[in-house]
Amino acid sequence: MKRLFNLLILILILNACSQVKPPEPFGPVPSDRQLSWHELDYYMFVHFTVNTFTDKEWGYGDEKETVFNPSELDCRQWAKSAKDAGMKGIIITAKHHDGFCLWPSRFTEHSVKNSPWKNGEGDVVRDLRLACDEYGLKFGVYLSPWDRNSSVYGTTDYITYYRNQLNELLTEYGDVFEVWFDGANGGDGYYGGARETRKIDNRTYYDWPNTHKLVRELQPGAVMFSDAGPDIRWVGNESGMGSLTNWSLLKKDEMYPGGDFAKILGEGHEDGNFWVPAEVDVSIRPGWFYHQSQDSLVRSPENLMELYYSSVGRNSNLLLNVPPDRRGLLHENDVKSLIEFRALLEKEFETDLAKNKNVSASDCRGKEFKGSNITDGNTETYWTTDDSQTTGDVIIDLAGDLDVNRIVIQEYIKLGQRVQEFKVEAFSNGEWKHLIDGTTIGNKVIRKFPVTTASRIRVTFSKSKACPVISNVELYRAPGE
Ligand code: FUL
Repeated sequence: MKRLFNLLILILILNACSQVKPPEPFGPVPSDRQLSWHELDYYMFVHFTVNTFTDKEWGYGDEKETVFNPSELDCRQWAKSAKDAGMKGIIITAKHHDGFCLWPSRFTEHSVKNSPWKNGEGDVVRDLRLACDEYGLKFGVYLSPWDRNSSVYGTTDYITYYRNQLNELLTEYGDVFEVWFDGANGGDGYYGGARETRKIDNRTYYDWPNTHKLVRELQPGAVMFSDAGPDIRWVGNESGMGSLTNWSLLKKDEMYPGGDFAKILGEGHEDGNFWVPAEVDVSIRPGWFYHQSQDSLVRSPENLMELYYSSVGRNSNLLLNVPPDRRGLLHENDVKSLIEFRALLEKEFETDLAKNKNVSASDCRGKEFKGSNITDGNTETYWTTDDSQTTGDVIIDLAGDLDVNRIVIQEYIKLGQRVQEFKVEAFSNGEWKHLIDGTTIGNKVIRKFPVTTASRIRVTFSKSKACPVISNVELYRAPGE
């Protein structure tokens, strides 16, 4: 009778354990479209317009359509290069500040339709869309709000013009994953011949809320980028530097595109009330557009690797610009660098030494949330603690001495970004050795440390807004020190 009673108690306990509820989300959480974006890691930016032919970075808006005349334009070459480099998509400057449209917009004469390229019958945006489909890449558009060609820039008519163009791009070219709104706003320009300076109030002029609504209606799956979101934020610099402390949270209502928020944009707001993760945009060359004089200044594969660590490794996505040349091709030097970078990347993260290794955790919410969920290769499972805990650690048993020098850590962001401080230690030569200190994690951090021979790795979450929820930890022995 007593044994039966004990058995009953045991069954009740086990049952209670297996029914432990997952933690409630804490603070803002990503939307589905943001979650898909978080998976992309890195993708290509393509700056291409009349500037490519005039050797400028910002066209004045008075460039003749006839200057746009690529001799061998081939968007498939761009897409193939992006694919070969391991990128997941391409975003093109459908229109830059000069106002020239790479598609035959019905709302302006200032476009490819009046260029000699394909006798005015061409459409770069369509060619790229098709190439992206062929290579399994996502497709995105940049439509500069500032338009130095338009005679109506500065008036409300321009807002209608801008939305008409968005409408074309978002209804005639299939699915768009990201719509890119840059923050350069107003100044001098051609403006239909006026050749003057036009200042706008970047808080109010564009009536962004209604433009955002339009994008949502036309492309519900697309994320919108700008200095202040609404979905993805600028990281605050164009040098490829994500911030070590990087909250995917932002008080976006206090911000507007073109404002002076660089520092805030890097770190985000710890107490932000919206999920607005950072994207690092940077060029493979000094300029955004192609200049022959920069052919020898293409970033090396090693330099691209550094960019990867300072962006993807810091809870950001990397938008890497690779500008086509006057032929309409990505230059050989750029392509070579990209392909070699891909090879380096594969070597860097070749074998996950933590994969399927045993994990012991300081505490655990229940068996569904056990420590080994962080090494099972499935980012949908996670380790977490009781709600009352805001600290905890996990120890990965490497089953023998192994050399390691890289760690990847991911929070289960569907339940919010929580961790404020963490540290990593190695059990080496019979004692715990400190490897790194960190602050935020978010979707992903990748950190380097000197090659260390270890039998166990301990990750301690020493400060968290609510119980830490960790979906993945990977360990690598990357080549070199
Ligand atoms: C900025 C622009 O002014 C640059 O020309 C470039 O397009 C960069 C990505 O965004 O706002």
